[in-house]
Amino acid sequence: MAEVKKIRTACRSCHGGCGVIAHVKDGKVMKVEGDPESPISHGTLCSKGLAITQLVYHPDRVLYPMKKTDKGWNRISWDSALDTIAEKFKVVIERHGPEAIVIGQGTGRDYESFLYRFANLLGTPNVLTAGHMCYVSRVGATLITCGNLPVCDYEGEPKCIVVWGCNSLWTNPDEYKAEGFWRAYKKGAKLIVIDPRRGFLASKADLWLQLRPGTDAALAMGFHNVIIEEGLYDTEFVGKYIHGWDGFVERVKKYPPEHVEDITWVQRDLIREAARMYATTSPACIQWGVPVEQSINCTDCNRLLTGLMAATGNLDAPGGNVFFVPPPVRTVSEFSRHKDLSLEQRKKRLGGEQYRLASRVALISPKSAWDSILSGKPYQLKAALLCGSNPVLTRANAREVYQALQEIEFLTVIDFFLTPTGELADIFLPAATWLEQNYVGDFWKRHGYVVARQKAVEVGECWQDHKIFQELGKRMGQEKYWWDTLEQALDYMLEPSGLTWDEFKERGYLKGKMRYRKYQEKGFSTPTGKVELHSTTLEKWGHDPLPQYREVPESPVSKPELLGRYPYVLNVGLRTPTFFHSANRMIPWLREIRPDPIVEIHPETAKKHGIEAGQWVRIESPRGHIRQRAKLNHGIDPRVIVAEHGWWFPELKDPGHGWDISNVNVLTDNDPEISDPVMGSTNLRALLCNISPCDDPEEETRWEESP
Ligand SMILES: Nc1nc2c(c(=O)[nH]1)N[C@H]1C(S)=C(S)[C@@H](COP(=O)(O)OP(=O)(O)OC[C@H]3O[C@@H](n4cnc5c(=O)[nH]c(N)nc54)[C@H](O)[C@@H]3O)O[C@H]1N2
Ligand SMILES: Nc1nc2c(c(=O)[nH]1)N[C@H]1C(S)=C(S)[C@@H](COP(=O)(O)OP(=O)(O)OC[C@H]3O[C@@H](n4cnc5c(=O)[nH]c(N)nc54)[C@H](O)[C@@H]3O)O[C@H]1N2
Ligand code: SF4
Ligand SMILES: [Mo]
Repeated sequence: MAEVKKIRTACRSCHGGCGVIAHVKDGKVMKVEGDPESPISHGTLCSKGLAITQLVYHPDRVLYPMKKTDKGWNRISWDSALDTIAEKFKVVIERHGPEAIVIGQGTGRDYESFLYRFANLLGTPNVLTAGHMCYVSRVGATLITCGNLPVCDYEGEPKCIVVWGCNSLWTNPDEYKAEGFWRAYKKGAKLIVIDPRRGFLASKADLWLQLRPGTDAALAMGFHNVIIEEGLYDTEFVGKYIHGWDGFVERVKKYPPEHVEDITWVQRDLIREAARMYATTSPACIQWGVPVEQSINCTDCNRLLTGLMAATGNLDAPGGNVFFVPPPVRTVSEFSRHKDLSLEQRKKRLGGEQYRLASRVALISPKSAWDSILSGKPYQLKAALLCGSNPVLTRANAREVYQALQEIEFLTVIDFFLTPTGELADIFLPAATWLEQNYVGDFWKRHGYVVARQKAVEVGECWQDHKIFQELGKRMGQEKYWWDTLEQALDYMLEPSGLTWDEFKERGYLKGKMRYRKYQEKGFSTPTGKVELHSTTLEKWGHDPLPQYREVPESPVSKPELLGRYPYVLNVGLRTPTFFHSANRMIPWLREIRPDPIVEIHPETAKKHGIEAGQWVRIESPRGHIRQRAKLNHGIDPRVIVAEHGWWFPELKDPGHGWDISNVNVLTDNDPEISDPVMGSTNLRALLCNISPCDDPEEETRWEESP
């Protein structure tokens, strides 16, 4: 009987990091289990991680490169696929310049450093990610405010945790594995939850602030107002380390709790109580989530939350929000070779003049890309390479996205499956999953660790994304910047630690040596060396240097004229534990848990419309309509409807795979006028809608009957 080998590695079915032991027999992964020795997950794994074998060996997974022909998809060799892409790219560069090629990815997936290295060496400033409204926007806003991203220090034992629009037990976002949060909570930390929906955490909270979706910046102003009025701030820190305090205090006076109650729907006394609890319990940390970023107030809200950490003396303090010291490996910026992109090329970045902060963190807003493709202005993108992204499902104004990707001259998609986006490609390249790759995992994160992701098996002709960029790079004249093997690239990444890849994978992980309150020696990495509540950077760019609350662009307040037709606030993008955005709908174990898209409606509201639990519901916004199945929930405001994102139906065999049936981004808007002014962040969480029972039975069952 063949022996079972146990290979220690790290999951990446979400942003990744959990330690895994893969059981391999006859070159096949039989199962995975949690690694009790992982410093990040201590043996825990979620449903997505545990279901990885069903993804790796899924019958629909694409196992070799393919080219689209008039008769459909044709299998081709890697050489032929990469040569075709390289030839096309060379023609585009010769005729239109490298800026006419857009390189894109979705959320953080641990290959961005390779993607950026390729794009920078190619000479294109146009890198399209989800960063304009997710995480990188937080990094950008904190960069200009306090020089780095402050992360909750759960090991430092916070006594109070403010969970601000985050559901980490389901999402494990970015550097936060919920396990650390849960340990800190179980040790007795007070819990404040700011969330429009009463989920598990809200039900556990000492204080739950049920705010109107999209109004977080106003609530943060309310917190500051109470803290300043009641003198609860850290006077020494404020005096020594905050730039622009007096002007900030004046601005905050405009937001007394009474006014903030009107904006946010949160009772004034509850705002006071929560602000006091946060400011007077030490240490305290704020666990922020992505909804605060997916709004017109993205940058200002991030700055305000940073301001709360600073004003209360919790910045870089044990148990507060800290700047973790990275392990001794090469920096993301160095590996990505950002300095190789010339100033001349940087200036050509689409939307760069408008979205200065997005440009500072080297990305474009998707809308700039679609506009360029569809209108040719300011110049036209001719080719795109999208790696690990399904923008037809995940970017605002999905119909426009679909049209743009249909029209672009040449599209390459790298994925595991032919998604609705993949189906639009000219060339499809099959990616290797995390079980099929060697990598220095968590390289981009700011939690102080890197973890060894070690290859357990090889499947079909799939290549790990890093290798694809390396080999395509060599074909684009970048030979001297890449390595013969991927492991040599990993040796280079690890060089400052004195370890080779082979040594690192034996060790399993590296941790930076933590030091707190580093600002006492060297200040903050901002132009003034202080925490800039008055931002000299925004001022230089001609923007308001102080944070403000802008009303949600499509809301009962800003668009009362729409209320007759669209009387509800639609809160879109609720994550579920089993799916990762648009992924995993084809995985039997996971789809069985959640077979249909769910829209949550308050029972009173449902009754008004004659909607019953489990019934299909038509959801309509000024931009279109979709349908999802009703779940009645007392834990949301009767004026709010909560819908899931990312839904398509792999079981529908037409090339669209039902991308517009239940996709909430058919309903969202990407108008630049209503995006964050410096980051281009889109309002993905709050818009207006109406609901009605789905009364067309044929439509209702369209996908249920398909083979
Ligand atoms: N309305 C609304 N829209 C949203 C959101 C919301 O809250 N509301 N959230 C937004 C957020 S925060 C984000 S980050 C974006 C995410 O947007 P995307 O990243 O575009 O979304 P996904 O569906 O995760 O990714 C797409 C594809 O990557 C593939 N994939 C997974 N791992 C790999 C890999 O290792 N290599 C390769 N090559 N492919 C891989 C999957 O099979 C999947 O098809 O969505 C956004 N969209
Ligand atoms: N299972 C799973 N995990 C994921 C993902 C996934 O798709 N599925 N996506 C990954 C990605 S890319 C990201 S960015 C992270 C995001 O993960 P989180 O930051 O945890 O974000 P969400 O789960 O979108 O929302 C968190 C909470 O905010 C609440 N909320 C909604 N709107 C608002 C609002 O306007 N204000 C406030 N204060 N709260 C609001 C929601 O009800 C929810 O309870 O998750 C990552 N992890
Ligand atoms: S939380 Fe993320 S890294 Fe951990 S097991 Fe789940 S999918 Fe994998
Ligand atoms: Mo995200």
